[in-house]
Amino acid sequence: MSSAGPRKDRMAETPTAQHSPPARPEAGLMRDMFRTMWLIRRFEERAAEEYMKGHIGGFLHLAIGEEAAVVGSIAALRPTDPITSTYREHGQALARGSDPRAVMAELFGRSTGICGGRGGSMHLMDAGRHFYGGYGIVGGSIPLAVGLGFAIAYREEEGVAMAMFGDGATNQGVLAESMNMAALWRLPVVFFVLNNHYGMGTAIDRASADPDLFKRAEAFGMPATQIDGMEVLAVYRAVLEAARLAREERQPSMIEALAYRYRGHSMSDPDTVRVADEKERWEARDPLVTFERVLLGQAALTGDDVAAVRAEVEGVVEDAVQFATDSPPVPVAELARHVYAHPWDDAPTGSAVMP
Ligand SMILES: Cc1ncc(C[n+]2csc(CCOP(=O)(O)OP(=O)(O)O)c2C)c(N)n1
Ligand SMILES: [Mg+2]
Repeated sequence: MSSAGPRKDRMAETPTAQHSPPARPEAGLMRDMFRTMWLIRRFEERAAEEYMKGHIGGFLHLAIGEEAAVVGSIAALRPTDPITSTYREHGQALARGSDPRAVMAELFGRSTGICGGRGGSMHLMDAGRHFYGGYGIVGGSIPLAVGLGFAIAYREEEGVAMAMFGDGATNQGVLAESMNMAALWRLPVVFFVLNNHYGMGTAIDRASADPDLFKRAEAFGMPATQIDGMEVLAVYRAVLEAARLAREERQPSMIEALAYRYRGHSMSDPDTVRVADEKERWEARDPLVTFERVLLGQAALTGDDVAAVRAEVEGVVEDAVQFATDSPPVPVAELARHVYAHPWDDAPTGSAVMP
């Protein structure tokens, strides 16, 4: 019954605009967003290289191509608004301001990593910056965001919790449970689905009876919008409005950002399922290139500024790789620290890092 082949291209369709867009962000914020998008792009490209050299173990899921959705959404929140994410979350940590050194060192499994080298790529967390983590369980972090939203409401604070998840998570029952509870109790939560059109190698229209994911919100009486996730300003505006609704009206909402990841599901995926033509069409709308054009057009940046941003970011990423390389591994005897409540009797053997 399921239809084979590439999914219907919904990029060009008009998003469902539910809110009137607020004014354009000021130039300084747009320049910050541009820099962060480049930081994420180069960080991940370098991480891929280090993975291929065997310096990063475990899994490595890259979000190259998704930078606009990641940066635009987080830029629209306050730094104290809690966020949860998935295993594809290097960008979320960097956009929240986590130290690129600590993030790279975490990928390398070093003791200087943001989680002491225990979590690795899929489990970045920076509680001090209210980034409550990457999770390996698809959909698993969504109810945590609802809990964070509940805490905000219970304490009568002003925050907004944002659950960031992929299209694949929308068919997990926990999303319906979470949305129902958030709507019923009017919790300040933004459900942000980054629809990159695939869950591993399965196209969205082979997994979802209705691939318009934002429609799920209607069942809970929740406002929702589908936006172009390749346009950072469109994402920024949508999340700004969703955050306002949550903050001022205790109204949870859903945003579906249509985007694409340029690479396979993880570094171990040869990405043979998706057709070249489809990849090329999305890459032709690269969010970094289109945003650069916008900024140049508005004279928010000059060509020299762009070059300077790229050079500066290059330095930050190289420094992060060097820092991770030079950092000590987690001592084997310390591996179980933070993992078990009681000391581990049988001393583990072997190396904590890739050779
Ligand atoms: C509960 C659960 N089921 C299955 C998996 C295996 N799995 C890992 S990633 C993934 C695809 C998820 O796709 P999506 O939510 O669209 O996120 P994306 O990888 O596209 O960012 C699956 C099925 C898992 N990690 N957890
Ligand atoms: Mg997906």
